[in-house]
Amino acid sequence: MQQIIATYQQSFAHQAAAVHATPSRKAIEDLRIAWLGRKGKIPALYQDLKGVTDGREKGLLGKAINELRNTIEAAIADLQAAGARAVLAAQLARPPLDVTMPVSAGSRMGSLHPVSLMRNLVVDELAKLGFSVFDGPEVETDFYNFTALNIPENHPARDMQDTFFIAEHPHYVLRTHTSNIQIHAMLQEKPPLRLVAPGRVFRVDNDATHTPMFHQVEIVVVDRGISFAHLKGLIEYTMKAVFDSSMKIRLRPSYFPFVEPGAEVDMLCSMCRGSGCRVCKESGWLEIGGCGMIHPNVFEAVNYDSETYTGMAFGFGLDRMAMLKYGINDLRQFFNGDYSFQQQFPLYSPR
Ligand code: FA5
Repeated sequence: MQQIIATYQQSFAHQAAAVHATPSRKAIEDLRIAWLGRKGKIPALYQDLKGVTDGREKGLLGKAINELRNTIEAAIADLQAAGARAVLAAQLARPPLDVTMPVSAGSRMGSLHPVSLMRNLVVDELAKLGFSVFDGPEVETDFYNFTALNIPENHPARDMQDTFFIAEHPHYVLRTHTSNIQIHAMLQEKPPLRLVAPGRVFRVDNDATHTPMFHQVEIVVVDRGISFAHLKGLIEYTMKAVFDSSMKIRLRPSYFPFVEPGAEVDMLCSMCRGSGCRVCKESGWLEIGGCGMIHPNVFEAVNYDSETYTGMAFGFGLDRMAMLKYGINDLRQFFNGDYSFQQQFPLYSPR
């Protein structure tokens, strides 16, 4: 066995030198497997060692095998480092990629998604009026999505929005609306408050006008003396600014637990201008959101004094608004990744 170990020392040195000349990843790995792998030469030596009966001889042989194994392990680690250096050197030797080169004529230009265009229109319009932009988490606790919005546990109003729950965490949901941001903002800021909060929301929904993931924008004002007239005025102002000055809205009384009174907001169908079409289901109007005066129970949840302050809030579906603005009749087109659809929205187009 002594003889075999001596021969192995030489043959490994020989093979390692050959691999060192061209240290490809495969050659290094083959060498490692041949010597240290489960069926390699070193494990076989340890196997043979079991058959040596003389204790003293066994000790000496064991020591010699350990030394050989250590030498091989160190040499292979060196080869692996040399291989990684060689790969890097080859990459650096290639001509560099110039990311600042101008795009050649006819190549594919990027553009903003129509929902992003619509979000920017709404946010920019309100920012001009001095509104702050707020953000909030998409994976949310039921406190922010429901409880603090006056929708207690087991209240039937939780069923108004088909919710994705997180199986392992019963108190977490994918937020069903951007109204959760009202709570984050009010807990963070003292009144008066003016905020605009766009974001992605999720519901178990799927048809031509409903998708499981969609976008909303929440607008909130809290101050002394805020009335329903301010609410209607601000909605009208925003819609005229985003669409055009002939845009009409109408409010229908409705129920949202976090406002009182509450209303559904419809806008004139911009496809048919009110005469009735497939998109507005022949009604001439399209529901784009909900609104109302913030409920005192919501103020209580965030420690706002409802005797001193009143607040108004509205939340709109940005996807619906983008459909109407850009004449798209199926919401699902926004999310199927069709490049020719996206190409209709040139980069930097502000409107
Ligand atoms: C709400 O989500 C309330 N949070 C709005 C609100 C805010 C009311 C502040 C009062 C005060 P609603 O469930 O109606 O309300 O949704 C608002 C809008 O989101 C809808 O009018 C619609 O435009 C859009 N929407 C709802 N579900 C979907 C869906 N699955 N796909 C695309 N858009 C949707």
